[in-house]
Amino acid sequence: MRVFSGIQPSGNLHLGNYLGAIVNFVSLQNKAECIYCVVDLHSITVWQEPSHLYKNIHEITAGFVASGLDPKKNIIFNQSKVVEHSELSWILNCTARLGWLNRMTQFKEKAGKNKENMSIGLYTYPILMAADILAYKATHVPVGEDQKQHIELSRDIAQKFNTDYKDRINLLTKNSEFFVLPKPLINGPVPRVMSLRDGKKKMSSSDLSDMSRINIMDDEDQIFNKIRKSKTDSGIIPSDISELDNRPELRNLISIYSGISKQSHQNILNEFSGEQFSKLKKYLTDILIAEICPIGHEMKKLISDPSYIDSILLDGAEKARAISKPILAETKKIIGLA
Ligand code: AQP
Repeated sequence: MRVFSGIQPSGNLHLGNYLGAIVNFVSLQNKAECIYCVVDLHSITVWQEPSHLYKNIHEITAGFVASGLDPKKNIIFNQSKVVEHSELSWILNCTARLGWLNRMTQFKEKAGKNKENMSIGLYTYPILMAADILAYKATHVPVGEDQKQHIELSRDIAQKFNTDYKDRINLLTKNSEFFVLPKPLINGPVPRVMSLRDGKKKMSSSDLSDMSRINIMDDEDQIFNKIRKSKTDSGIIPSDISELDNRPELRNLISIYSGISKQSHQNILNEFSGEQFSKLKKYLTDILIAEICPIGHEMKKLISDPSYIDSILLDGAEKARAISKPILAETKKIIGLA
């Protein structure tokens, strides 16, 4: 079992990243060889302020460590330090089909009606993501629900490469397949955390409203205010779980509560049914502060020592290259480039 996953340094590491992905990263570190990447090349598919980008790379790295990832046990690095990602991405661009990319819903959602003005990188982003994973022949990819379609695309690309070059793969490796088909692991405590302002939109680092998300480095007052002002409806808290179906904002608060407290949705409803939202929000604020603030404090401490963060990234990049370099070299031989 080899695990690969990544987070973009687009600023604002948030509760969605934490409950959808990072908690799972931490639990996997004792079960598998894990490679966790700060995917900086993905982040520049939309504008990143150059004077902030390196700081953001440090922030995500600090977030990994502060959440419990041991840099000695896991390979932690930033994507742009390992050129194999970009080179394999080009090769896979020639394997992937245009029709496959055209089906990617994340691009459609992000581009909206403005797609002619989007960067080409934003459109081809899922192919770079496939390269990130296949460059390590990763078997499992822990992600939030929003990334499911991109993992499926990675599998399609791996499968097509294996089929297109079947004879060469057989001749050179004596195996019938070269790339491993990666499996998504969508089993974080909350696979899709929604915006605090709109229960139908996912919580995202790129949302213009900071009130839409809990950032891991938010302080107690910010968490208190964001939960207090989070959108709710005019109903009371029900006892029947099926009533959450048409109440996305309430469902989101209950899901977050459940993800942090590890109680079932039904248990939480049993505790709060018939109560005002203010009571639920108060308890939720308390458990969020207890879980998130210590991580935020630790992140700030780690960020204040940039040479330590740089040493983690450098060491991780060397280890990552030791795996991906021979895989890329073999890929080139299979294609006939070497
Ligand atoms: N709201 C979320 N709920 C659950 N999981 C989430 N993830 C992101 N948002 C949620 C998971 O976190 C990992 C890193 O994702 P990312 O760096 O692509 O997400 P972001 O910080 O939310 O960045 P963007 O640019 O703001 O997001 P997009 O591009 O999606 O709009 C992934 O495993 C992701 O599933």
